Amino acid sequence: MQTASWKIAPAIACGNAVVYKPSPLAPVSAVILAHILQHVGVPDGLVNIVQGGAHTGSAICQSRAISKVSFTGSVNTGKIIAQNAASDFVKPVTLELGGKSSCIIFEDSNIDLGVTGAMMANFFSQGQVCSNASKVLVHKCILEPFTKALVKRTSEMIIGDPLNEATRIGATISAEHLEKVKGYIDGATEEGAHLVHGGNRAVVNGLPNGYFLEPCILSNITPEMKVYKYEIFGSVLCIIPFETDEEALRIANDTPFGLAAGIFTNNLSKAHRFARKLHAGNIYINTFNDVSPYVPFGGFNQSGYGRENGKAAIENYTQIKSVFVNASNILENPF
Ligand SMILES: *[C@@H]1O[C@H](CO)[C@@H](O)[C@H](O)[C@H]1NC(C)=O
Ligand SMILES: *[C@@H]1O[C@H](CO)[C@@H](O)[C@H](O)[C@H]1NC(C)=O
Ligand SMILES: *[C@@H]1O[C@H](CO)[C@@H](O)[C@H](O)[C@H]1NC(C)=O
Ligand SMILES: *[C@@H]1O[C@H](CO)[C@@H](O)[C@H](O)[C@H]1NC(C)=O
Ligand SMILES: CC(=O)N[C@H]1CO[C@H](CO)[C@@H](O)[C@@H]1O
Repeated sequence: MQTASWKIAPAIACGNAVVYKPSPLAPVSAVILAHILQHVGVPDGLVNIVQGGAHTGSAICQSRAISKVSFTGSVNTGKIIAQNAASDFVKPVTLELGGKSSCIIFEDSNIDLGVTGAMMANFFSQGQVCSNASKVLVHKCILEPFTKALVKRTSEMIIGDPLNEATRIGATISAEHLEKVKGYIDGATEEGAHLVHGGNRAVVNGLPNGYFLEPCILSNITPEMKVYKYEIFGSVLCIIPFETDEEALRIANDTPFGLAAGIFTNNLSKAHRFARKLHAGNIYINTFNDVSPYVPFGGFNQSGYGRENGKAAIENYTQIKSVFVNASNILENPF
């Protein structure tokens, strides 16, 4: 619903008609949104929901009837989309791709707030969020109380039926994705990571076949590990201790992605100094993933280009047209 509205709203506000293709794994919410739009009087043909997989996606990219493509998804699919959108005739593309973000918890930060930030940055929507921060960098001198509080609060979260209001963790989107996330966790422990909490399939009463996974906390992470390098897109939080500011900055920027970064500290001048040096399109200070329709969202480097929300989104759904008028009735002949 969020991905759909971030694209559909600015596009129609700028006078475009929209063809929206949801992920084949999330087909229904976009249809519900379209029904709501129809109900409030949006004319037929203005917002069109088309279901399909890669074949449908490439037809959209190549169609001469469609003049711009905006995509949210993986880097690999983003590369194919950019190629497809240039294969027949030139078409502008906005790419909102993956991330491997860090959340830095400094020694002077409030531990409870830092733990909340780290949980928000990892466990929302079963971790299936591009901007969430799977690398949680914690200053060595608060590592022990931080980890203890994090494990306690993570273990208290109820895993289960998403229609139950007490539930905090639902199911992973597909069996295939569950296996992928589990593969990252198992691979990490084989490579020497320490499983601090969770990481096993969870069996939920009444939903024995659900793709539930306990939110996972790992420590003893090294830069060679896959969980350090790649986007997992699951509830897997890696605790990485650091000692100096330079070390935290280096670890946070040690990625080809550049989507987001978080900073928890009571020292605002330090926070701003870090915000300037972090290579990421979205920086959160003492919060994580705040979203505002007025503030542009998007990535650096392999996290894509173009922006959603704010004036930047309007600029990405309009074109600049320059009109010269000479009202003087005089036109000097240069020849
Ligand atoms: C993009 O990421 C690569 C790999 O980490 C890095 O070498 C390069 O400097 C980055 N480019 C920019 C523009 O940040
Ligand atoms: C805040 O951070 C700045 C820049 O890193 C540093 O110079 C200053 O000493 C810090 N202030 C406090 C109160 O720790
Ligand atoms: C989006 O708009 C920004 C200006 O806000 C512009 O710099 C950028 O080139 C645009 N990108 C796309 C993909 O339209
Ligand atoms: C119209 O164009 C002529 C040059 O061809 C220029 O001399 C004149 O100042 C222009 N008038 C205005 C109002 O821009
Ligand atoms: C703490 C936090 O930022 N969690 C976020 C993870 O990403 C989703 C989707 O962007 C946000 O809604 C959550 O707030």
